[in-house]
Amino acid sequence: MKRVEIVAGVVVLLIVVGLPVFLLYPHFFHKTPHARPGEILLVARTFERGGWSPAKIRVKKGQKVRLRILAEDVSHSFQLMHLGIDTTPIFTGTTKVVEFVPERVGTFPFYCNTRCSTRHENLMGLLIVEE
Ligand SMILES: [Cu+2]
Repeated sequence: MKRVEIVAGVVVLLIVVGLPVFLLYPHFFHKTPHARPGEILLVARTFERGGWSPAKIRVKKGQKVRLRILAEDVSHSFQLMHLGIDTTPIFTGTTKVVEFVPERVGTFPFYCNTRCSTRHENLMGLLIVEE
């Protein structure tokens, strides 16, 4: 058997076996973004699909917070007016990192600032800053 025939056989085998596996089990090849050490993963979904996850984030005053925000279903953004944070749109399936140091104790609402669904204005979470 010639080398070309062997290579062609391998290519055909990859297509015959690999293509159905790729089409039937896409989650096998799709990695959900995850938080890296020291980060908090904040997942944004439309209000109809559950909204922010987690909806409440507890942090300590004076300690750096690093949020990795994932727009899971459609494009979203992150707005935390009390800390002057307002990201540009985070496109579907991508993440954006936001860093800040909360200097005040309190409960601060955060929102999505990209119209993501008909109930977009209900999409709210809380940042709880503790002593
Ligand atoms: Cu929105």
